[in-house]
Amino acid sequence: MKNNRFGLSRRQFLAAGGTLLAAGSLDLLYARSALAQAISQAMPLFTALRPARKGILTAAHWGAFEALVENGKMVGVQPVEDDPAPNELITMAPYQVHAANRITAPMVRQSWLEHGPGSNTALRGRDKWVSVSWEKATELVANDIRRLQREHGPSAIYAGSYGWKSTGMLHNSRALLHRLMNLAGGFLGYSGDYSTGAAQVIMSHVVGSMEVYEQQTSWPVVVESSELVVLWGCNPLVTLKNSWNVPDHVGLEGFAALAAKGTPVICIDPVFSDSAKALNAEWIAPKAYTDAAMILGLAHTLLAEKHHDEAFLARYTTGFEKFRAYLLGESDGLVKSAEWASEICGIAPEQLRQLARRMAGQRTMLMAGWGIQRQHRGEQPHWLLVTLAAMLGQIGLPGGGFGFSYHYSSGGSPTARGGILSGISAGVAPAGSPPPIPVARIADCLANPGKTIAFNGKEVTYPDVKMVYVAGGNPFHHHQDTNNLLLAWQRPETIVVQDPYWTATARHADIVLPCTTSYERNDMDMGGDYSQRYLFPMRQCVPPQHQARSDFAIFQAIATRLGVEQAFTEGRDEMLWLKKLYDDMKQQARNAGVPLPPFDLFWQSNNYIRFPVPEENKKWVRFADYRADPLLNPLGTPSGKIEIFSKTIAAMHYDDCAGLPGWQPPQEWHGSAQALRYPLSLNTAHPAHRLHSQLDNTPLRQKYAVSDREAILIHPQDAVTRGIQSGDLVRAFNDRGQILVGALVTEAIRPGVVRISEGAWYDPAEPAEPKTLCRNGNVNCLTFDIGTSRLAQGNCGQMAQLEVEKFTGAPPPNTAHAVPESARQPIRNAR
Ligand code: PGD
Repeated sequence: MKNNRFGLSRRQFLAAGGTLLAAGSLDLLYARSALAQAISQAMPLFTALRPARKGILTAAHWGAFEALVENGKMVGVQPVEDDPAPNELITMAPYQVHAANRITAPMVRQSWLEHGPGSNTALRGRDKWVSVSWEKATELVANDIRRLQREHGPSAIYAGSYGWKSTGMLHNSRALLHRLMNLAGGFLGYSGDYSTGAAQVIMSHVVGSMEVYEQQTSWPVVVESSELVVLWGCNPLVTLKNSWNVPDHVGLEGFAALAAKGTPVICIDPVFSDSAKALNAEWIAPKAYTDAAMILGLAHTLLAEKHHDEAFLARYTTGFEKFRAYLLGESDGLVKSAEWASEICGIAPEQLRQLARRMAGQRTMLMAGWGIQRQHRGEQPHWLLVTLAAMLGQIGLPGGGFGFSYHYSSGGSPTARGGILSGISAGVAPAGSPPPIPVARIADCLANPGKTIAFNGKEVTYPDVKMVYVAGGNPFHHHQDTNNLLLAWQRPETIVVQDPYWTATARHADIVLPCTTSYERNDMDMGGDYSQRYLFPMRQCVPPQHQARSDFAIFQAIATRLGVEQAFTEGRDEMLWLKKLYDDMKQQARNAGVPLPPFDLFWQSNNYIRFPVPEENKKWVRFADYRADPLLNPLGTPSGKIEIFSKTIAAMHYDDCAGLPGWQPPQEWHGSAQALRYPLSLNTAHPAHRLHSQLDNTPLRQKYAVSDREAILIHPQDAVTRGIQSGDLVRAFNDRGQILVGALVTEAIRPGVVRISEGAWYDPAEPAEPKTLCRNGNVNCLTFDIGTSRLAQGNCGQMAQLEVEKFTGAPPPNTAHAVPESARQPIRNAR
């Protein structure tokens, strides 16, 4: 794949100067088959592209592609023609399917099998494995669900199962698990997510919607109208590789167009990111976790120099007077001047003042990422950014205001007109189902049944969880403070993990159920989370490997044993479900004036559907309707306005999240006591060459691993005082844990900050030893596990103080991606 610095293929990059590639131009390049011509003639809006494919069309979080298959093996891939920026992640599909660490058969932990649920739970992760038949495995799972429902009720079964799973609207492991559990009597679920735990709660109070998952002002408008783009803690060139559904990668075209036009970009980040480099951005590197203070310094400058938009604030916001008093120190005696902010964030006062003036002097788009809210007191930065944007008065104007989703799933990719594929439903929670817990409090919940915590104005009491069922997530990578999780993980009586691979989570289960990768089953998904522009078939490329079964088939078998099979399947198999999902979408599309071919024709064509994008959607501006008429189009807040002061939050009386945004030092940072022993501040980005922990077990690892471990970026000043050079093995540690990482010494990071990406699989050196060394570099061994505040209870995965030292012993083996020894030749169970 020959791509430029934005990841765009040459052909599209040439077109990226402003207009996106014209729909329909590509099909002229390719000869049409008779079938495609028939479809096109019958359905003019179904654009049939290049029907004579060599491969089988399928898709993943990182792109749609044709899989090339020889003798039942996937051997290569080819991106679809419409993808403007195909990336190297798709080339890993053959390795995903044929990975050496696939779980080959259902297996049960020996103590659990021989002595029953709850036996020797401290042995999880190091007990022997016994392979069992599917019949036996599904019987064990179903019997335990039945037992727990009978003896303890639905709150004893945590089946929240957070995770990014694979794309596909039918084999959606989490929805299928919830569907089964709802039919079986209910379960304990979760609210929120690990991505935007703090922001989605605070934004609902401030602007009346989660905001982080809302459509953004469309890219053509940004390219045309924004005069200054500020990337605040985001690295879109990396994060836009992936999407929740199949990516359309239009955001990458947008950034390329900004660069082609020469729009000035400022990157505010302790790390000079790939995006900053490609966009030739000006780099401002505040000290770690001090963004809230920095924004206050900017806001104070706007106020002091009268650059703030009084008219906008009066008409569209509530509570600015209180905020003004806070800025001026009337409420706490501290003036939040640029000098004050500079002391905390380390950016010179004059630079802060100049930045504030620049923002006020031109059409400015504040594009913020989510890392700054995955921090203790993480509600504050996004609330303050909205406040800053309100002071600038450009919200609702073309190219101005703020956008919290340009770095995610191509927010701003104009919305198409057609149908939307709904997935298989999770069903309805039966009466008596327990209220959910905040997702990132799971370890706290497992360890402390009966404990009550505050959450967004309510109280949540943790139930006594006896079973954890994971399908499509990887808590041993995603949850903070892995060593604390390990202890909490010993409390439930039964842990079931359904995954294609021997992840650390699977290794710490009682029952592992091998599921297929998405390339071993038939499915469909939308392309473009925000644009909803494509429908991609995900056709089965190869047969299920080893004894793996699809998530649908596994849950169906358990449903049968629980006597709810009919309700679970509704009498449909895989293909009948796909036809139903397609037909529902077809009806919607027809109502929108977009006719689609019948399902069979669509499926046989090995082709995808591209919906038209109406011209007006290319001109869409977020909050424009609110700006035009705030009475007719009020926001979903109690006042209908942007709430700089929130009465609702103030009434909760939380000292860690008051009614007004502000600066509150986090539990750990360079200014706290821990910094004396642990002077370096951790920055955990999302990885450039995988999706969270997915693909860590593929050869792409060679692109980022240093000395066969996760990399740590460290500034030369910090490296030299510790005798560390690039390529050295380094032990990174604090009171919570220790990990082995490989040093990458670079000027592209602020001194005092180190970066380790999330997602490396956990590989304990001595599993029986508390806080043992992780030999692969799982960063969550170092992070802490408390909520962002009592308001949102989001996770704080983006921060920790730590120290590093050169590792001088013999390099220990890295077994993160190996099959556990006893599972290579498991004990065989007769049944
Ligand atoms: P993934 O690696 O995507 O991570 O956490 P998440 O658990 O979503 O895990 C998905 C798992 O599902 C993998 O084990 C994969 O093999 C499995 N899987 C894939 N397809 C299927 C399928 O079809 N069926 C089944 N049954 N299993 C499947 C991500 C989470 O991590 C997120 S979203 C964020 S934003 C957080 N980010 C950070 C961070 O920035 N910093 C830290 N320190 N911690 C984080 N944790 C969070």
